[in-house]
Amino acid sequence: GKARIAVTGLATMGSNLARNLARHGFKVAVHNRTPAKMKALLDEHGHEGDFVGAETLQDLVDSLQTPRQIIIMVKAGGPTDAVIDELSGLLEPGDMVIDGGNAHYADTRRREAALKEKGLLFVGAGISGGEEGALNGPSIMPGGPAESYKHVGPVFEEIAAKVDGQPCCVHVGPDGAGHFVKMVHNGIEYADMQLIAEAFDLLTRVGGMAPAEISDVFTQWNSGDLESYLVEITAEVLKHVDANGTPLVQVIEDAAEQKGTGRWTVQEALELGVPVTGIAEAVFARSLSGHTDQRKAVRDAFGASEVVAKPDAELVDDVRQALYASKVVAYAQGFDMIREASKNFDWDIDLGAMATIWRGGCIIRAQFLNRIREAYDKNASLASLLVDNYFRDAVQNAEAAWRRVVVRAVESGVPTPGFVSALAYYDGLRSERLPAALVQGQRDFFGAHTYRRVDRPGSFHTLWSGDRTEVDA
Ligand code: NBP
Repeated sequence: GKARIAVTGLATMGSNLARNLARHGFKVAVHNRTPAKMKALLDEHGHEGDFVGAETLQDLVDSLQTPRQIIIMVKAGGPTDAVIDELSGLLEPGDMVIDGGNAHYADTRRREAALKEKGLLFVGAGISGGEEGALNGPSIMPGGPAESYKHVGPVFEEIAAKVDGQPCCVHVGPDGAGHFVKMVHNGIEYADMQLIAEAFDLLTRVGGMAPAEISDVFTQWNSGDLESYLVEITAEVLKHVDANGTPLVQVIEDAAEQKGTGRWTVQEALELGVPVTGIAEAVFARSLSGHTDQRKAVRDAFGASEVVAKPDAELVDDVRQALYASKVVAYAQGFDMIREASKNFDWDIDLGAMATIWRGGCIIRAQFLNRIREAYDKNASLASLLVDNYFRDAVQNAEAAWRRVVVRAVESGVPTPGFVSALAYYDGLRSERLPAALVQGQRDFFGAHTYRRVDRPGSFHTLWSGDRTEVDA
């Protein structure tokens, strides 16, 4: 018989996804621009399931049941467009093209619209979890027309990670919704990693602790509220020593790289006007770390900051609480961003469902996400995650420790942009009056931009360069 589904692009992600499909009993057709990779896959893993090797895209198309479902797992950008172009000439109306790469959601929107013109269904599916996830169960965030999910949804749900028997896959929404949510997932991942790194830095420099000791602390934290994949792997990395017996973390160059999804998230947040300060600080912290010449110049000019370790009995637990509260803020901001985009693009995204499908398979998988799902289940139009009873209590309980940690960090000269900005965000939202009033006054002064008043309706302008009376604007 013919194959149920196809994968084209058999680098790490594509071949692992194809194996995952085959292992779940789907007959899967496989293709790669360079056929050697297809042959290697069949040689090494052909016994794992029912594969059909295709030398050309035409062969691939011919090997499939209709309506056809073809997953593209090639390099994002130009290569994805090239494959879509070629495929769209070979497919028939009703067939489905699924892009499982890390596409920008705007590209996905463009591609979806173009393929719709040809009667083809286009699914932009965010796939998280790296190569391990692709093979053993990723978190899958498919967008595209609802009709497409009827066909591809059951397949994706079968191969996705499962938590409490539920698949980490749901139809996210139309056109670019899936890739948008995947992008924000990655942005949140940046923020979470940065916060964990700041906790490590404080325990090292203020706490005077060695990596192995901090590893134990993270292992312990991993059995509480902070239980998550990222905390778990942090403990592993910190515990590891290199061939010389040196803790690896002490010899890795301290310049963090990035592939771009964090930057995309911040760019889109700027467009949407959603303050995702945690993600932005994380992206900028990576940038700062990479400016090694500039760092050296400033160290030379001022002397390297000298931190004298001054641990106190409460430090470790204070840092835990600061980490937790800052993490709540980072996730609250990420979910705000999804909600705003959903409104903007009419995607009707179920925020609780996003928390559900991130519980397994992906990098930010965590216990914590159950709480987020519960919060949105109770109230889908929550103004902020912070106001959900559970998170409100958690942040309230952590607040004193959070402030102590930020004060310690600032006094000691340990940079904690994630902790500090999360606290500033929280304080910003809580303030009865913000100095935005003064900013409005300044704008009115130099640009006659007008302001509103708290005591009566309307817009006003003060004649700053005249007699300074107030006029209706
Ligand atoms: P790569 O992103 O390294 O892409 C390599 C694949 O693209 C090969 O199959 C290559 O074929 C094919 N390709 C290229 Br390059 N240009 C092509 C073209 N013009 N026409 C046809 N095929 C072309 O693979 P990957 O790391 O497996 O990632 C695949 C996708 O999944 C990417 O979009 C990536 O961003 C995304 N992703 C990756 C991860 C991860 O952890 N790596 C995680 C989540 C998502 P060839 O063999 O003939 O050169």
